[in-house]
Amino acid sequence: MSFNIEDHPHKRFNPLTGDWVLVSPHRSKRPWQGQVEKPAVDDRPGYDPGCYLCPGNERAGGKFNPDYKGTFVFTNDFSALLTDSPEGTLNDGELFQAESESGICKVICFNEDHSLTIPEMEVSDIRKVVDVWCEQFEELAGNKDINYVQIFENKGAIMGCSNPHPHGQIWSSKGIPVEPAKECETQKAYFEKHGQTLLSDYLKAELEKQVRILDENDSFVALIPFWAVWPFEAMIVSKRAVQNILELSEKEKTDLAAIYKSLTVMYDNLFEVSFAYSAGLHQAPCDNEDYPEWHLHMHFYPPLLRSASVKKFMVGYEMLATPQRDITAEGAAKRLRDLPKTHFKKG
Ligand code: H2U
Ligand code: ZN
Repeated sequence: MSFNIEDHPHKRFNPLTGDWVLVSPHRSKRPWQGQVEKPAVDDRPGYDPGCYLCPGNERAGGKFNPDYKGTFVFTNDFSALLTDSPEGTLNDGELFQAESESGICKVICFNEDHSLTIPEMEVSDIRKVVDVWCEQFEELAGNKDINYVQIFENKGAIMGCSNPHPHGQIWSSKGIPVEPAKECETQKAYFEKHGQTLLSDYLKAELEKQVRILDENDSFVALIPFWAVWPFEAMIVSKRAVQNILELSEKEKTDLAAIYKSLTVMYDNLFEVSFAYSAGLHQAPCDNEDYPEWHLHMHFYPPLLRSASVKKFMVGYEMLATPQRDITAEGAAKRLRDLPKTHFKKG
């Protein structure tokens, strides 16, 4: 019997982080006896008087949102990072080290309509979200005390999202956070060795193989990475190696909005539920250095596993040893790809 990754337990390498994931494809063949039931459809109103993100409503601390249409950005009322905190380090020997960190945190309302989510929004309205990301990135990157801008979206109560109103966040900081810092190192090493970005070579290979591709347009590809950890983890990768969103053309920005929608429509259609995830952009630091090795992409980390209500927990072996998955990246990609392309609520 010879080893093949479709049937036999194996480990896969993540070249962006240097981590490994254990894949146990034989286990996905075991019978599942958990419940598979459709959750009640949540019919939210277009305006919720109790929502702190809806137009005209009051937020914590007594500020009022304007009567906005489209997108609206404000500084997080409970920012995790602050601009005016004193600088310093604690160096109490090798084992007790700390450094001050500062930054700016913002919240972005994606749309005035409380009932919508990205997969239910028009591409032209998602494009406005991309435009706000660009404006915010430009403003924050221009701040000498900001060296990294993390744009992200937490969607769904099971991802700890506090409010269903369509929104995302930006946390920008003086330091380069842990995950982007890993990708700085791996992409730099790859670029120095091959003279190409890691993700251009990866994308080229994936487009040839066609087993993990979910969708593609002129400027972006959505795929399940070979090394995915979460059952339906995905990435959106730009075809052109750009360091950050400011380098995207008008057409590329619209194509990003379109593929953000098509991926999240697949997600919603999978279990016919508003699919929870944490997603975010990874781009080069904004510390005035040049990062030719950096290749813009988005990660999507959704926690659902077998149905609308069965969540994957990273516990036990995964917490203590190595993350593990049963359904392979290829199997997950096939399931998502084979779904209807229109949102289930419209079908
Ligand atoms: P989530 O999407 O992860 O739930 O975050 C919403 C953010 O909104 C959260 O970071 C902020 C919280 O601090 N927030 C305000 O800035 N003002 C409010 O009135 C409530 C929540
Ligand atoms: Zn709302």
